Amino acid sequence: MTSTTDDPAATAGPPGIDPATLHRPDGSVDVPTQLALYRQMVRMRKFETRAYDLFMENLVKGTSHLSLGQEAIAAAFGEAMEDQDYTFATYRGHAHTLARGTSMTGVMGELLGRSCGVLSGKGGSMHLTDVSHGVMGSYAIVGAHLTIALGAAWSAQYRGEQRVAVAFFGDGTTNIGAFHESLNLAAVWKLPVVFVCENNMYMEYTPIGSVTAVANPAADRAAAYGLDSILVDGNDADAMYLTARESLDRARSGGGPSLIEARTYRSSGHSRADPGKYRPDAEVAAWKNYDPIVLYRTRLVTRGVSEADLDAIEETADGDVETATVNAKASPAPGADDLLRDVWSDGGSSWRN
Ligand SMILES: Cc1ncc(C[n+]2csc(CCOP(=O)(O)OP(=O)(O)O)c2C)c(N)n1
Ligand SMILES: [Mg+2]
Repeated sequence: MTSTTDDPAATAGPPGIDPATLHRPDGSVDVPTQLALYRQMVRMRKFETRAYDLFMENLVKGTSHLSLGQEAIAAAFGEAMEDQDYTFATYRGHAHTLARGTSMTGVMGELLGRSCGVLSGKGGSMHLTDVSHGVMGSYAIVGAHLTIALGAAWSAQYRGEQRVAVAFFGDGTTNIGAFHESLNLAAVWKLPVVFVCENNMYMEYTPIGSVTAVANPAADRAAAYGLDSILVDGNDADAMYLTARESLDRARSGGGPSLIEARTYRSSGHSRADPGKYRPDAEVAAWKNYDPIVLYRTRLVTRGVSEADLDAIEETADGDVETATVNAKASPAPGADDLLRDVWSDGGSSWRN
């Protein structure tokens, strides 16, 4: 068993953030869970690195938004959530979809616009959805999915189901009206929903600090909805996992919503081939040295996990990415017959024509 509170890597904290302000959850993470978290993060990293290469080869249809550097957040929730829980993601949703157990071939195929994709290649990177794994959609309209997650949480409460809806969104989303409307109603109705702000410090190209009245765009506003202020190191997989567990337990036991602000950084640009040149070099370098996967590997080795075990996880992930790529490339594009399939909830649109 290990603790986050006695860990030098954890207490150093993310660049530019006073460690004293960070939420330090109680408890410890056992080694099997730590290995699962490492596996999740490595799979996400390798998948998205390959997706970027395929994008540069012009094989990814439409745009794509990577969450390289932000993997600890998706991994932590992926491990902490239960099968019946709901995920609501943004257009930056590859990692959140993989975290719930959706197949790599299904996600890769979707990015490439192939029939083997989770939406038969008709949705693409920004609309990943896999209801069979609780992935209730990826939403391209900033803030839109918070209200929808609220509805899913309300349905769980109304039906007496032990389900929690988790909505992931960026720092820029906290300045959208739907954020405040959702937080307020969730708090008033004590809904089983967890709002996770992935504060990567930038919207598209604008630093969040230049357009926001408070330093911590989500955590500093929690009090307005009667919620605890939770600012957590989003690059520390253990701290993220324990915080995820706390919030899910609270929601499942009738304690109502949580608002978590996870401080992190995207190591690539906003989308596609954006080189991210609007960011200061020193800031990029500081966060590069605070990479969640490198930090975690060092921590696990320090605590006795063998390098060979970690290498094996990496090799398996390499193989999985290669298989997904081969499968996706071999899969045909959807045909004309697929155009009107899955458009209506009753399965067909013929009677409407
Ligand atoms: C309502 C709305 N306004 C503007 C946009 C254009 N847009 C797409 S992503 C984005 C930035 C969002 O930043 P943030 O919430 O921090 O998420 P991140 O991309 O950093 O994950 C904007 C403004 C949009 N998609 N929807
Ligand atoms: Mg952002």
